Amino acid sequence: MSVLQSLLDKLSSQAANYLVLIDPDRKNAARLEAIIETANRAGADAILVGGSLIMDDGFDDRVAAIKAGTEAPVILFPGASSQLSRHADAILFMSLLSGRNPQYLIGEQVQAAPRVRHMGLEPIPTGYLLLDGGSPTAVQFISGTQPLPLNQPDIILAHALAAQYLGMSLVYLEAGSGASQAVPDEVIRAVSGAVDIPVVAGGGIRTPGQAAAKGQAGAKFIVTGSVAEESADATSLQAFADAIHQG
Ligand code: 1GP
Repeated sequence: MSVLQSLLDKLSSQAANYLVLIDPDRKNAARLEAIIETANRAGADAILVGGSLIMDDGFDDRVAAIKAGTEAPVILFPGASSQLSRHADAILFMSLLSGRNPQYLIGEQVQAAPRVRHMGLEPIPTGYLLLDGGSPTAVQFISGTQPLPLNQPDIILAHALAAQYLGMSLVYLEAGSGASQAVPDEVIRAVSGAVDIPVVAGGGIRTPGQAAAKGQAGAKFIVTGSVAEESADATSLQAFADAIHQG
């Protein structure tokens, strides 16, 4: 069974899936094992691996270490076509649909596609929408694109529908890592009500209550990154997993 299907199947017994994002950059190298262990003990449904910028050549080794350290599926969440690894199980094969930079709409994907095939990674077609999270984000800077404004719900909706009609399996609403404002529940509710594909929400989610509210608003996948990097033990992450699973 595919990774995506196994995660979708889980939705018959839990409200939403909890995805823990690990940035494979050197800044997390010393704590990598601890972060993996925290995600495992919390009950993450899958591990996402990726970041906007990798500052050394340790990417592949860190993906291998993550894969060796968990039984959860490891899904690449790449900032660019350079972030591919045969050690992962699947890849969010994303197009940055909120932007108008051809490099991130289709250029990186063409570079990546033959290598994804060669590595045997499961591609999960994903429409990626960067929304205004209240502060400038790494995605915004690196991709050279502007986020969608929150005061224009119709524009957000139109992009989400375009993702579905282009055949994407998921639509990812991203506020950016460390966003001061997570994607608002009402935006998630509006998008979930209009599209038939599952909604992923991430960026700036800092409490289990916030995470649960994203699920209640209709998100089927909820992503946190910073909280796993910052928490010293699995207890706090467990509260995220419980809140997300119970809805
Ligand atoms: C994943 O970018 C996010 O969508 C991660 O954001 O680090 O704020 O959890 P945080």
